[in-house]
Amino acid sequence: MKATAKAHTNIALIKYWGKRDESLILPMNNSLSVTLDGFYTETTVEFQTELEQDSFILDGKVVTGKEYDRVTAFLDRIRKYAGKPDLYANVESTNHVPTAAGFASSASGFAALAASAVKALGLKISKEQLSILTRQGSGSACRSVFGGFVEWEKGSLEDGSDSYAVQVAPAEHWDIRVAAVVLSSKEKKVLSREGMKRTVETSPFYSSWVESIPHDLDNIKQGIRTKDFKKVGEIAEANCLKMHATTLAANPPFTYWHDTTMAVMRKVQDLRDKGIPAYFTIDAGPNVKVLYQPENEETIQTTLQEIPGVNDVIVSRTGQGVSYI
Ligand code: 2P0
Repeated sequence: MKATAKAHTNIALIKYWGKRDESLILPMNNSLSVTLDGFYTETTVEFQTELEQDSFILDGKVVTGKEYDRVTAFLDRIRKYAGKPDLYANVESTNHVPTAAGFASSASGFAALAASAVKALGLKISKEQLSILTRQGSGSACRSVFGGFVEWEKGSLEDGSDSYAVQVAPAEHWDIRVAAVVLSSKEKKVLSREGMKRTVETSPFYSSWVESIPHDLDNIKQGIRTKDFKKVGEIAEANCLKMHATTLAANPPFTYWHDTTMAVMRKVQDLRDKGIPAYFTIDAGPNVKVLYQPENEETIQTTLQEIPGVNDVIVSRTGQGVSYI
């Protein structure tokens, strides 16, 4: 009753922003991401009949409080699914993801946890079903079940059984790169859960955001299929700006951007003016991810490193989905 799984994080090019069901984690809109090989979580789950509760060790430290509660609540769902409600587990995770704001370690974390727990329990389930289970830990995590380019279909059923990720193209289809630009600024103030809830409830821009998604998705998928970097980059950057615009119109208004966030955005636009195709995207935090093609790696890395306030630039390729170790 023991298994170890590895899952990579992902970066959304079409963002998941807003839930229609907070308990089952059902999104308002479809989203599309690239799985990144640079950041991952490895998790070992061991179920033991003699345990009276779960334990969770992250990067060698015992976890308690809210983070622990989120893991046990998620294991409760898996236990229930397996028909073994009283079987507890020791969970040990190692995050190879910078903990700085804006990096979704929850995506790789819940994908690795779901995959290892399911295997430890001996459940034989499809990737689709694994994605459905993973989604209930963290929405964006359901995309990390798959590698390459991945779409999360929002579904329409109330029980969430048609809300899961599907692979649009495997990692081998297209070698595009993502530079994660780590800023020296501190933790974000508005958590993504709270931020998306406030936006759905109060932002007058929110309905336009939802309405614009099908068009963005059709176009970006066409761009991925034909490996049209300019098209994919332009859609991803515009989609990110649209998502962040919804937060500015929320009540109370908020933004995830810091001064350096904007400096990086301007630098990316400068690079384009100089003929180097590069596009940015930003999640619910101040860090920026820059999309570029392999031939420009050196220029991109040096240019981004030189921006004052930038701590680190970590390069990723398109990565694989969950695997067992
Ligand atoms: C995304 N983000 O598509 C979007 C873009 C942030 C901005 O998914 O509440 O940690 O666990 O479902 O998945 C961050 O939200 O939120 C996120 P929950 P999650 O990647």
